Amino acid sequence: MDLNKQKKIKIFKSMFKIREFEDVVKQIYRDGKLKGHLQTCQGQEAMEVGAIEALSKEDIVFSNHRGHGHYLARGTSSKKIMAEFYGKVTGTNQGRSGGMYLVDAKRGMPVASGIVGGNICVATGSALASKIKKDNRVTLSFFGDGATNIGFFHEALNMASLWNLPIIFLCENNQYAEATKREQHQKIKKISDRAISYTIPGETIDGIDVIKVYKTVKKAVEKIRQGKGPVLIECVAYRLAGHSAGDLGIYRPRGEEEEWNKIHDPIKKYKKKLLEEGILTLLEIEKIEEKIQKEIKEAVKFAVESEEPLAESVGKYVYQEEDNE
Ligand SMILES: Cc1ncc(C[n+]2csc(CCOP(=O)(O)OP(=O)(O)O)c2C)c(N)n1
Repeated sequence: MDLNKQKKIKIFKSMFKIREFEDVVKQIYRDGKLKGHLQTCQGQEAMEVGAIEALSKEDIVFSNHRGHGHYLARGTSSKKIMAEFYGKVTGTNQGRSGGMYLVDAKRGMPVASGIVGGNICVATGSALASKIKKDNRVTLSFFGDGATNIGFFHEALNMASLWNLPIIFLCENNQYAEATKREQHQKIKKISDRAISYTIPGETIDGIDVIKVYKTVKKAVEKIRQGKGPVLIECVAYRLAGHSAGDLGIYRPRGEEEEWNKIHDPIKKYKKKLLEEGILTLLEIEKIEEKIQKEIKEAVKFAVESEEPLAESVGKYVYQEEDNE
């Protein structure tokens, strides 16, 4: 299951784009130019990109409140995502939702949810639909460690196990649920052990190593397509920034964030690997980074210059439009 050079470079571009997008948006929030929430995903890029790259185009992904990275990894335009953060008509949801509920149905991403654990059951329904339709699609549901204490998680795993559904439950364990450290909200050492109760395979892996995530999800996808049923994968990483753009993380032990940023940054780690393997030179990396920085600047310009939705259109998209043809 060796990855070719092109794929390895694509993975780097994707991870860097997520980081750059977030750094830029975070600053705009801090300058007071954007309202609402930005839930940061810095440190989680390897889980987002590794998992999504292992899927095929037809597969379905359900995201959560920390979702812009999932969408960027799947190829949703940075312009459209940025415009949604700005609440503009050119956004992924025509400016109706802001950044927490992105939709990209064309890329198999029906909706993100700000309700912790809420999408796990919806994703299980999607997997049930695939089983009934025999369309050979795999559904992947992203959620955090905190969500594994929610009833939805347990109901969904039980049903998926019972009905042998084609779904990957992917827990992005970033070690915090908002301001609560994992050890303070659950006693279990490995979240993947929760799979035992539902007699499905469960695995805990390094969520900082993008290639490890890719290979683990790829293997799971292959097994699921052979009809072997659901899988729970726990990826362990660390949320390198606050819960949201305005959170300074004062509840964390002193030095913890700095240490993880220094030693366990998935992008720094992957960049080092690419250099060591001779996949990219430093100059080539710089050129890629500059191109992405330019793309994100253009996305901001596009969003700022786009129109606001008209007040009289507020009822649009609430109900199915009548088909007059
Ligand atoms: C049902 C529900 N309860 C509480 C919240 C408030 N809330 C938003 S994010 C969050 C933490 C969720 O933690 P986790 O599942 O670990 O995901 P993470 O935020 O770390 O990605 C909470 C409690 C919510 N959005 N939905």
